[in-house]
Amino acid sequence: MKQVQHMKQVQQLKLRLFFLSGLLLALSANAQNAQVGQIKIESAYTRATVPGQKVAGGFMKIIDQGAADQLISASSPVADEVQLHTMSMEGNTMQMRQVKAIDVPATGVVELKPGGLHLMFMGIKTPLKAGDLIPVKLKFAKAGEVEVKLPVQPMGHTGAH
Ligand SMILES: [Cu+2]
Repeated sequence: MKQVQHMKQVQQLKLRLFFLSGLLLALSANAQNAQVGQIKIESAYTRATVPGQKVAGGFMKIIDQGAADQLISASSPVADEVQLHTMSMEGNTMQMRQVKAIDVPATGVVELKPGGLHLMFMGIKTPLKAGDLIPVKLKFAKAGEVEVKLPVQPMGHTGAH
């Protein structure tokens, strides 16, 4: 009888661990998403860097479920500065330049992606390692501040940026 009770307890414990690990999995899977007011951030990521590499791009989808807003600044403890950049063809070279703000259209989506608008980590302090989660604080003109974690993807499928 005592043996049976013990078995039951072990089973309950296993069940509890099972639920707990499921919960942790769900939390980590959502780590790259965030929301503040009517603004949702999805599919955020950055890429691994090599030692000595001081810059890296940050990418994500910004979804606005309400009135138009603007991303006005970003910061992260891993870099001296996080700038807002745009990238475009000028002649036959890709040029990047800093912009003051990134417009987020009303009930629309703006995608920060390689070759277009992006965040730029400047003065990276220690190399970004694949698998890490990089905290980035985004500031919107209307919605305010939100922190999103950018998973670091292995370097290199579409070049340096
Ligand atoms: Cu850039």
